[in-house]
Amino acid sequence: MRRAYAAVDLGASSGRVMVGRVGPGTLELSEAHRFPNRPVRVPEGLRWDVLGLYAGVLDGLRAAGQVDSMGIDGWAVDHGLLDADGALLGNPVHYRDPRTDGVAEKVWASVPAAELYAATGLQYAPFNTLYQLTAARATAQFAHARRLLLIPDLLTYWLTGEQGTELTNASTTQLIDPRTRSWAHGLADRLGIDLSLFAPLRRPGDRAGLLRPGVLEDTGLTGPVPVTAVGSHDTASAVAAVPADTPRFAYICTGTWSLAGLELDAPVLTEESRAANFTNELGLDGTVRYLRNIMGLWLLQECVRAWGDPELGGLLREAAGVPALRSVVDAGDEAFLAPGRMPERIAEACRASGQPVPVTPAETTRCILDSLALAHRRAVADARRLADRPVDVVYVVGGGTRNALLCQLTADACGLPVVAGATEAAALGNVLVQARADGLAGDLADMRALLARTQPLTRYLPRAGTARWRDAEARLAAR
Ligand code: ADP
Ligand code: LRH
Repeated sequence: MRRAYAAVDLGASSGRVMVGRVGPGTLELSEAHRFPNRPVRVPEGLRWDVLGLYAGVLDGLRAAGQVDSMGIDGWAVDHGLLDADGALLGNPVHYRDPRTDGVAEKVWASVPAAELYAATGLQYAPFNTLYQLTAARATAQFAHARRLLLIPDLLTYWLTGEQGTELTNASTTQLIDPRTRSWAHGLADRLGIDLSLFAPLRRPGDRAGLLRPGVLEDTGLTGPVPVTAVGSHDTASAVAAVPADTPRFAYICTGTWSLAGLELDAPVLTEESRAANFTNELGLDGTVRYLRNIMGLWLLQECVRAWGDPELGGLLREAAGVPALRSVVDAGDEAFLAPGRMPERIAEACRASGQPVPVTPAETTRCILDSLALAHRRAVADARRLADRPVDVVYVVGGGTRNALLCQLTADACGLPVVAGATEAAALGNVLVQARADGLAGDLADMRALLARTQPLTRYLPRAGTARWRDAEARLAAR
């Protein structure tokens, strides 16, 4: 018996509706529909086109055809606010919007950063939902808000009429205690945040609801079609789909962001871990995603946009011919968070640190890929040390698996074999949680074994020259 599951995966650069067909020992994934996710700059700031995304989801469900259930995952931290009637108040604010500039420092004046970390284990990022809420507090819109739904939960609400807050994504709000895996009530009280704004917690595998009759009509599906809460944070779904066959693995989810780290069974809440800006986000089945955010292929996306969208394959081929490690930038630097002028900002960072300034698109691309590989190396090494865990292999999943140069450079920089898994890992993790809710998949290890058997893997062995990466790391640290 084979069952079909629709996985909606909303990335910062595109949304897709994928169909996973699962049977005993089999798993096939195909794309039903893909649509761009373009933020829109309006006078009040940078916003997500959430109605456009919802329309993309409906188009995708129509294209997918009849399925046994569906689930939604998407990027973290952002949300919609609803009024007392359940209507959306305005367009959700993009996490790259500058409204949170300087907000964290104000929050730390009432709860020091060290206490925040001890309570939530979350990295500092200006866009954590906690800081976004603080920035929004004095607005007219917030005065009318009676409910906050994270983006995948908002779309799930529109599809089903049911409200909930899925746990893996809730863990990115900075209002969850990673030890109890529930709300950090004491912290919220101290910060004056009313947790009743959030809908009750759901866990991956819970039934979120059924597609509403109007949605069935819009998509041509025949009900009932259940909607399952999956690991609704895209990174949680992607990590669940890392096809590891050993516990001694690190992972890098590469897309708009690179999320690099380890899967642990308990959070690491030490001061050293905070100083290294590692996060403890929640994963499936009691796991903790202990990882660092690296700017990722966003750096390249923004350059490509500035260069008028040249073909990526040609650019990467040219970049492969540029000498390695001529200039590197800190790919974890918050200075690269905002959109715009990316080639110039990268050139300025090289100039300021006394390195050769990349001039051509190929040189800039090479600088970005070397810098990402170097940041991957640092994150894997820091995670090993801070969590005191051995690592024999690094798994790469997500859009960056299509970039063979990046995968090879990551193997070289880490001095470890890299196994590149699925490009659409988040969708696979999403499908497998639905299949499990349906009784067709087992625990995380079973899910991974199924992935390793059914999905193509590409191996990259580290080439000689690790010392050059160590030198580049030292060069960057010295600046
Ligand atoms: P997100 O989910 O954050 O939107 P993805 O996982 O879809 O991101 O990854 C998008 C990235 O994948 C792009 O920015 C691009 O760098 C990379 N990518 C996509 N297609 C290709 C390709 N054909 N060759 C090399 N890289 C690619
Ligand atoms: C990746 C991601 C990441 C978050 C960022 C805001 O899509 O969810 O895990 O930190 O978006």
